[in-house]
Amino acid sequence: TSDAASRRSGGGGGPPTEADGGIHAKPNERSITVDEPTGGLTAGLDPVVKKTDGTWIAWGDGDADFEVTDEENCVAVPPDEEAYTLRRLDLSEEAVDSYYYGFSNRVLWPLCHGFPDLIADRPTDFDWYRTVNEQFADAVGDHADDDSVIWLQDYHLALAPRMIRDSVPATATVAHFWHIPWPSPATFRHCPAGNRILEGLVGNDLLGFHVGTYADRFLNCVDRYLSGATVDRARRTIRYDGGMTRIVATPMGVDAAAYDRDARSASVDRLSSLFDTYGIPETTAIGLGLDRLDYTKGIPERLLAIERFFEQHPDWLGAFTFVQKATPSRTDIEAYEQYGEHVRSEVTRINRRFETADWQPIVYTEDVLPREDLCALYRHADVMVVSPLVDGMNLVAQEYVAASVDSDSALLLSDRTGAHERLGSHALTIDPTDTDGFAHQLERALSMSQYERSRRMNTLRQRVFNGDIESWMDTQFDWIRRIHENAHETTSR
Ligand code: ADQ
Repeated sequence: TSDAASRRSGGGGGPPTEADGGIHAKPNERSITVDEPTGGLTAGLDPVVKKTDGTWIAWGDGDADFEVTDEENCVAVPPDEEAYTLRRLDLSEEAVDSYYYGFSNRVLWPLCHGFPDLIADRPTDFDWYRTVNEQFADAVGDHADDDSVIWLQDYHLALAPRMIRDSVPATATVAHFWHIPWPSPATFRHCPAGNRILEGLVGNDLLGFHVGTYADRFLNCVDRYLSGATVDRARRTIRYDGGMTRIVATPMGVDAAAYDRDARSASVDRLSSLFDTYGIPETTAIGLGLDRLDYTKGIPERLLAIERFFEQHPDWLGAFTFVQKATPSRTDIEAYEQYGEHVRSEVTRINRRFETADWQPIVYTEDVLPREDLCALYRHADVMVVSPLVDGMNLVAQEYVAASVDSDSALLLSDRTGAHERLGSHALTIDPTDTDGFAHQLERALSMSQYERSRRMNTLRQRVFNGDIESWMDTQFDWIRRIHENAHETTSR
């Protein structure tokens, strides 16, 4: 194996204190504790980075709940294994507001998910985005040498690749994974500073997306909007400013074996106490939804479909309970706050309509659930509903499948998710906005024969296990290794 595999520097845009990303490392007298965060990117990457001896660079908001004595702001994570070094960049409140809650989540997030109407481009947000990307690039520069692999994560760091490319040796490799969708050229046209974003991203040697559709849309956008770039669609390469960027589609999976193991060890007592806490009658069939409270996740549409299901199938009243676990996220942004209010009021309305003295159709909670409870719920839910309006991949669907160790349950999956491209019709496909069709699929899942459920679930399990987080990482690093070795050969000639 190449040395590259053991010398990795990662750049992560995720904040240590936000619901959708981050590692908390807090000194507790003499020890450091690490809390697992809620959110796809960090939950997915932590096991990956643990397998390297690299440096993870991430930002913190300097809220002093941990003070790192090391002059470079570095700690070993996890403290007992020292699997990697976490270097924290402290950002001021203003920087966090403009970089993270501003350009990243008020511009790039809605843009890439196809909600251009929700873009709010405030005057200094892009300048802060550029400044923070520079800070990341400078921090990478402190750690990188001519044999380094730099692996950037997500839409918070679109400008950094070019800054890094311009400052590290030519034999270092710059790779990036974009965890959210990429929009069509017609939507990308709404991107403020769109040219700079594209120019930044083609500073990468390798740029990965979850699925081919996003990769092809990126190529189309570069072809249309970045003058001086040469796009080869068949090879998925871009030449620009003397460099070449390879675009790949490598769908991300989950740590399937860990979900399987934790679901098997989830105790019946644990489940009973969960049901007790939330007033869920043990005798009803259970549906489950688990999402960040984000306008892309299609929660109101799901609630309408559940309401329609009860209207059309009143025999299920009192016999089916839908548990919706939602995690508030990015609440500093109005669109998110309003979305949360809308979801809560819809739950109340539907519950009032159908509830009885000892049963509620929808049990809604924003409590943080320990992983043990999450796995107990995954295992025992009869049907999991994953209905985003658009989602880069969606890890919840795959976690559910991995935890469905009894193969006696069904997955309803939106056809607008990356996960649908890999799990396809073995799940029950839904169009999240077609209320009648959605309600019909829910009824179908609940009344499906045991034989069909296990047949479908067994195929889904095969796919999720074959494409787990480890195979995603292997594919990424196979590409990186090829590019890295090629760069070394070219310069030594
Ligand atoms: P997210 O939009 O955060 O991720 P998702 O892929 O579903 O969405 O991941 C959410 C993660 O958070 C899952 O691991 C889930 O278990 C966990 N989680 C959510 N709510 C929880 C709760 N209440 N309690 C405990 N855990 C909870 C982004 C992109 C996705 C892409 C991922 C990874 O938006 O499209 O799949 O990154 O690339």
